[in-house]
Amino acid sequence: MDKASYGNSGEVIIVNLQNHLLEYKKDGYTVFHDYLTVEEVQECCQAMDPQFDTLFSVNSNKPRVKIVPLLGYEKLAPLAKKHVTNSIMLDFAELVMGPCVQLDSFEVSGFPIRELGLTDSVDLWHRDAFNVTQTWIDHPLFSSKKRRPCTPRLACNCLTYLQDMTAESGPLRVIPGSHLDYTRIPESAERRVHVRERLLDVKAGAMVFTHNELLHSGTWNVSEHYRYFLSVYLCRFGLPHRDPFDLAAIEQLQKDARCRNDRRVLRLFGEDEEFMEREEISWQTMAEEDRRNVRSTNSNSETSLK
Ligand SMILES: O=C(O)CCC(=O)C(=O)O
Ligand SMILES: [Fe+2]
Repeated sequence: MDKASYGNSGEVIIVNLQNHLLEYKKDGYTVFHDYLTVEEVQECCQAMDPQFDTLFSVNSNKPRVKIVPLLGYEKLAPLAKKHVTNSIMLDFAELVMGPCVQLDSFEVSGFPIRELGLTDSVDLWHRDAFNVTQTWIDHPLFSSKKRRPCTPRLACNCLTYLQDMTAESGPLRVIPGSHLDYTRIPESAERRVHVRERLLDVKAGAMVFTHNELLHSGTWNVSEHYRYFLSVYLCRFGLPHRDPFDLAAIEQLQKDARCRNDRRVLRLFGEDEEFMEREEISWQTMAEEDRRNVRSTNSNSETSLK
């Protein structure tokens, strides 16, 4: 599926979501280059910088500060509303999760400037919220387990970087395929480079769309500027969410969505009374199709009992 959208200067941007899907299935992430235009990145930075100046001055020793929930900041709300309802992001999220996408949390994270000696330092290898791989990761049999054909996509992180990601600003590090295998990183190696890691040296405005089972880490920032990114964390409808939904900006989005009967925007903020019933019907269709396609053979115990 090709998806057309319009950049700020009116140019048509064509995004092939099927190619992104193939990449996402294989690697556990995909990069949408030029997701934000240069002007949009500038607009974000100009809006965020004064907030981060304040946040860093009162939290000078913190490794990371956040503006969250972004939709709760009146001055940033127009920008945040546009970003959280971006149709490329929502279309792709529906491709990977189905029409059951809910917001968990929307924030901007900022990282202070570190000393040069910390160049290429791994922040911390982790899998994001709602992953299930970590549940049994210490089980003794896990090292011998084969890759799974798929893992439930319970959540996705849409990380939009607001500066070029270089050795200085600290690229996102990922372990391709770790959403399907049982790669385990012991505590002693959580801050060390990994033999299978890939460093994503993307340009400002790129959006990295991840699977919540993907192992990844940030890299410390030794550039001359703050390092920051927008993170829209999406989860399956009905999962607990960190952002409150009773914010003026969200209520406005809901009101507009009700007017145009836009169910996916309503679902994004936890509203869909008919969700379960509709999902049950789609399960039924699939199960009926499977039953119809069962061939009767002698080895089929159900058939031989008859
Ligand atoms: O620092 C980064 O680039 C990634 C941050 C991250 O993994 C997260 O917020 O969960
Ligand atoms: Fe993460």
